[in-house]
Amino acid sequence: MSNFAWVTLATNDSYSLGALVVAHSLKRVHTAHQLAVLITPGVSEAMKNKLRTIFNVVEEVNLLDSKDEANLALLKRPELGITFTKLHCWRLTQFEKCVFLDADTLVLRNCDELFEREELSAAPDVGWPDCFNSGVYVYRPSLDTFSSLMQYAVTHGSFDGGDQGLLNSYFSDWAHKDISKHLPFIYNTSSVASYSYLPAFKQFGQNTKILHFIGTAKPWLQNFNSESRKVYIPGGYQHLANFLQYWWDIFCEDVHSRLSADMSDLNNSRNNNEKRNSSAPSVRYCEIPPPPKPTSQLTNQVPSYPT
Ligand SMILES: [Mn+2]
Repeated sequence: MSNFAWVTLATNDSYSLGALVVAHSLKRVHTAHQLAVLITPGVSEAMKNKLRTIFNVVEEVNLLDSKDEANLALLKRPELGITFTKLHCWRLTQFEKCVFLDADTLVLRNCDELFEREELSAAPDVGWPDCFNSGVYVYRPSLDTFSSLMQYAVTHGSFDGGDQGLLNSYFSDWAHKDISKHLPFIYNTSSVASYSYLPAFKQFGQNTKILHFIGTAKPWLQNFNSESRKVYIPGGYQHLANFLQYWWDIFCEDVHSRLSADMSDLNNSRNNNEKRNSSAPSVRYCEIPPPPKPTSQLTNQVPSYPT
């Protein structure tokens, strides 16, 4: 079996659905490598079982359970806890090399060649291209690196309050040292890229290998017509229509059809979605999806920076 893994993170059941779509999108392009997901205690037992059907590794991370020095230090800064959950990916030392993917990404083509890159390889961020975007990155699991990152976090914090600021400070030579660690933008095409450079999006957007739905327009927050199987594209997002539809195709064909009936709490949350989207055309909605709360409501510490 491959010693490489794709790694993602889910902090609740809604983001778990994103993680499931990421996993199925990787299977659809026949990745040769393993799939791992980090989860926090916010993920239900039913969803954990669902994740285990496709992920090789489902690893629960709980800061409070860990007794190592760096974590103890972090406990003194509880405001950093949720934001830095992603750093636990460095503890997956059963793997030689990994590619981290946010749960709000979507793999469109086989990207196994990413494992030829070294730590820390990532694509530029659209907001500040001398920083990398931490939604997609190549790394080497290592307990030493994990401890070092935690210590760095406790000592220096993060300039944007999130993992992206921390990782950019820690891997601060990314901007200038080694161009091979700069992934082409098609490995982490930001869903807002077209706003900043529409002609480039028109020219190169179709080459996208991994789409990243940054910001608040998450695919699972959109309305879906279960009869026509079409997602309702909100105003201003027409350029994302094909990507949003593909996310929903995977969700309906590979994820929703296999969700167990006991996930009733997901169905309940649908009502909130309908209220929130009351301005949307009258359509019949898919029975699930479960709209997660907007990121800003998940935790007070999450910065306004789109993730
Ligand atoms: Mn993201």
